[in-house]
Amino acid sequence: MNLGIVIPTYCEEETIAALLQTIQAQVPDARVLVVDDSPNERTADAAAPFLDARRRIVRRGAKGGRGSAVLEGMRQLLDQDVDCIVEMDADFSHPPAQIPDLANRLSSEGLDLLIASRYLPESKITNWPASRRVLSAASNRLARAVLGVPVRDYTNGFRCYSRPAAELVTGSCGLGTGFIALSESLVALYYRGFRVGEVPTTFVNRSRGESSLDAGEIAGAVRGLARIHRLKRQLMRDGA
Ligand SMILES: Nc1nc2c(ncn2[C@@H]2O[C@H](COP(=O)(O)OP(=O)(O)OP(=O)(O)O)[C@@H](O)[C@H]2O)c(=O)[nH]1
Ligand SMILES: [Mg+2]
Repeated sequence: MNLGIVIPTYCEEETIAALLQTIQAQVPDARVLVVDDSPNERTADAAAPFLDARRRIVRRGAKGGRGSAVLEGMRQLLDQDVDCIVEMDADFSHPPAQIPDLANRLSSEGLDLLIASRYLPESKITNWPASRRVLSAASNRLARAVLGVPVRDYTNGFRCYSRPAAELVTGSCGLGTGFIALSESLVALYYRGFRVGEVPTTFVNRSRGESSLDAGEIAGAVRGLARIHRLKRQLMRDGA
C-alpha cells in the first residue's frame, strides 16, 4: 500500500527533524509532506537535511490554520500515487510507531477513516495538565452531542484516510480552517456513509516547542461547530 503522511507545522523547529528521521525509519517508503506556515525559516531549515524526492515541505508564508494546512497537504499527496493518507502533529504527541498499524487496519478492516483515539478504554494520555484534559473532554462531549457521530475522539489529529475519503474531504471540506476541521471531515464522511473507526492510542503532551492553541482558536472552533451542525442536517436530509 502506498502511504502518504501530511504534517502541519507552525514553529516546530525543535521537533521536525527528529520526527522526519523517526518516520523515515518506521515507514521508509511513505511520501511525507510538511505544510509549514511558520513566520520564519527555522522549521524549514531544520527539516531540510531530511527532505528528498519522497519527503518534501511546502511553505505557505502565513498562518492559515491546522485544518487548511492538512487539506493543502492532502491535495498535493493525492496528485501522487497514494492509497491512504495519515495526518499527524509535528510535536511527537502522535507516536510515529503507530503509523503502520493505522494504515494496515484501515485496509484490513475496510475503513475510510481510522481515528487514533485518546478516549477508548486502552488509550493513554501522558503529561497533560488537568486544564487541557478538561478542555479536551468537554469539547469532545459537546461535539458528540451536537454532531452525533458515534466516535469518542473528534479532535485528535492523528488519523488515516482512504484515498476516496481524502478525495471527498479535499473536494468538499473547508468550513473551518483550524482544529475544527477535524470535526468537519468526520461529519462530511460519516453522514455520506463512509466507514469510520477508532483505535486506542497513547497521546503524549508536547515536551518541546510552543502550543498554537489559543483563545482565537477556541472561539473559531465554537463558530465552526454551528456551521458543521448545519452541514450534518443537510447531509441527513440528502440521505433521507
Ligand atoms: N501549517 C500549520 N500548522 C499548524 C497551524 N496551527 C497549528 N499547526 C500545527 O498543528 C499541530 C497541532 O498544533 P499544536 O500546537 O500541537 O496543538 P495542540 O496539540 O492542540 O496543543 P499543544 O500540543 O498543547 O501545543 C502542530 O504540528 C502544529 O505545528 C497553522 O496555522 N498552520
Ligand atoms: Mg500538540
